[in-house]
Amino acid sequence: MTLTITAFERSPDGGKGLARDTRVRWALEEVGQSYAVRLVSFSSMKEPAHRALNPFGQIPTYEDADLTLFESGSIVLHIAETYGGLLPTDANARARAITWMFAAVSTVEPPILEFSYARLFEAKESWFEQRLPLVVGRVHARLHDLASSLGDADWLDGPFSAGDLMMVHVLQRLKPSGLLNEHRTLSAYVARAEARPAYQRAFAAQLAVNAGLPSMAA
Ligand code: GTB
Repeated sequence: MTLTITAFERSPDGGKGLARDTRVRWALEEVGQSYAVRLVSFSSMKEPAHRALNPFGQIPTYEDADLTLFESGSIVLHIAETYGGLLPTDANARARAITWMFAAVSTVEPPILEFSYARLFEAKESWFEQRLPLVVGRVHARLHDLASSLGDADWLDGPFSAGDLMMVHVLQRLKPSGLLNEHRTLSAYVARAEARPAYQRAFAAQLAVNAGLPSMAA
């Protein structure tokens, strides 16, 4: 069986690469592993056949031989551990790179998602204008700390790793809002990662599916 992932049949971002299949595509491109993509509609994601792959009825999923995975972070970690090139060989450096993967999804991504959801789903609420600065403040606090840790380095800890891949994809979610531009070194960090040929291939592959669709990304 060809290694197969799932992605939106029509991504709500209209091809900006913000849906989480892009981080999986990117990891596969970085390690040079070919893959197939099964496109799924919002309704088919909730059908038993897809829930057998992901109990939450979401994308992305990963199938290879007798292994099925969901959760983009877990999938990227599995790719990095299986194919090499995205994690250092030194045990301590490897543990630190994995720590950055967790930091991306459990420390940096939550306030970014809260901001994104507020703009998408709460904009008509009477309390939206009052709440938004609090939400934005929580994003900036995380970005400030992340920028301090990155400093003038190219990547978070030594060479580019799966930790950078996950972090950059999390930060990209802020691009439609312009919030990232207030953190010059983080914008440059994202741009550096986006210049990688593997990212370019992953982005182009998802764009080929989603180009021309209207964007709902906030
Ligand atoms: N924690 C899981 C993971 O990392 O894999 C979260 C997976 C997830 O949120 N999947 C989303 C999904 O399947 C797609 S990526 N949603 C459909 C559903 O829940 O019914 C999230 C996403 C969606 C849209 C945009 N966008 O338009 O900008 C960005 C990100």
